Amino acid sequence: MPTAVTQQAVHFIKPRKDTANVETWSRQSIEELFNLPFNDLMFKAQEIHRQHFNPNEVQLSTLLSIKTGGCPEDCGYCPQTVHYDTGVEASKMLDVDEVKAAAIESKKNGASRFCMGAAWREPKDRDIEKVAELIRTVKSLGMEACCTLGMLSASQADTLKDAGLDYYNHNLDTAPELYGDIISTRDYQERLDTLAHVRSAGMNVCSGGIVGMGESRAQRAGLVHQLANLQPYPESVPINNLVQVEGTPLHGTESLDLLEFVRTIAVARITMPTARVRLSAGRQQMGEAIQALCFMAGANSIFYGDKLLTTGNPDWQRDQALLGKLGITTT
Ligand code: SAM
Ligand code: DTB
Ligand code: SF4
Repeated sequence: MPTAVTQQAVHFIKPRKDTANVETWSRQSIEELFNLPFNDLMFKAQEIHRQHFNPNEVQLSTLLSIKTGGCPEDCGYCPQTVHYDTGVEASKMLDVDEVKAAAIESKKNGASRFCMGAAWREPKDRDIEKVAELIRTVKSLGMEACCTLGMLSASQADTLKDAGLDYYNHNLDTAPELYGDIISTRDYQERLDTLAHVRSAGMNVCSGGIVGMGESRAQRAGLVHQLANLQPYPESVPINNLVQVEGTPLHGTESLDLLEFVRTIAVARITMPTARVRLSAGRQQMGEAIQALCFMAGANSIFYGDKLLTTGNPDWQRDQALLGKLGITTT
């Protein structure tokens, strides 16, 4: 009987407890979650979501690219690298007034967090001083501040924390075994080291990845496995669907079945129960029904505003209309 098999499968999927009494997940148990019948997976994700969050509330973060293009890294998905011809021009860092104006606008439209991204492999110490001023400006407006600036040293992380930075975003991007096919200029361990510096400095960790890069379901499970076993797991987990940009090596990759994207959100929710799971890049290509399924699966944050870093995002009026239709309030 299909029902009995299903119940048995759900029953077997339990987090392991390690000696420090911290829940950890085997990769196999995460793959088993991915392999559940869709309705069982959604039910489980919703149960967990409702234990920890108001299921009808979504957090809004606005992104601003404070330093665009000209990046020396070779990330195969990214329009901002110098390695591929994508038409994105390198530009100088924005000044304080430009950033302040954008933050004021985003707050007026309802965002609670302002995220500043830079196309750097790693910031120089003098860049960190400039970013610290931007952070203080954002904080003075009464918003949460987040940055994504590439790899950080321990002392750079401390400086950002001292300036008031609430979250640092640095993604693991994909499963360890696929990573080297996508990026050659820095390795997985360097990403983990940056997350450790962010954690030690006392900031909230924002880390997730990208799906739709031609990975297998087992490799999507591999990404979640890495994230869910960080101790502690990130407070914020952005799940991006690859935005295919002409000129990048990943342009032309077979698109991911979007129900598989919804599954990834659900598995992230189950394995990282108290994290904000962010339905991130790729919403413009997604349609309302898939986004609604993502919220049902436990996504409770979005990037809000008509631009991500260099690519498009639904404009805020469209998002407000969708959230209104779903009876979702925002924070
Ligand atoms: N340069 C810094 C770094 O790589 O950490 C910060 C900015 S970088 C653009 C931030 C993240 O955006 C990447 O780690 C990746 O996960 C995501 N990203 C970049 N291009 C993307 C694309 N085309 N589609 C989806 N996500 C993308
Ligand atoms: C994240 O995980 N996604 C955002 C944010 N963190 C920095 C970036 C998405 C970038 C999409 C491609 C672009 O707009 O350039
Ligand atoms: Fe540079 Fe970040 Fe793009 Fe990689 S993802 S090329 S590090 S801007």
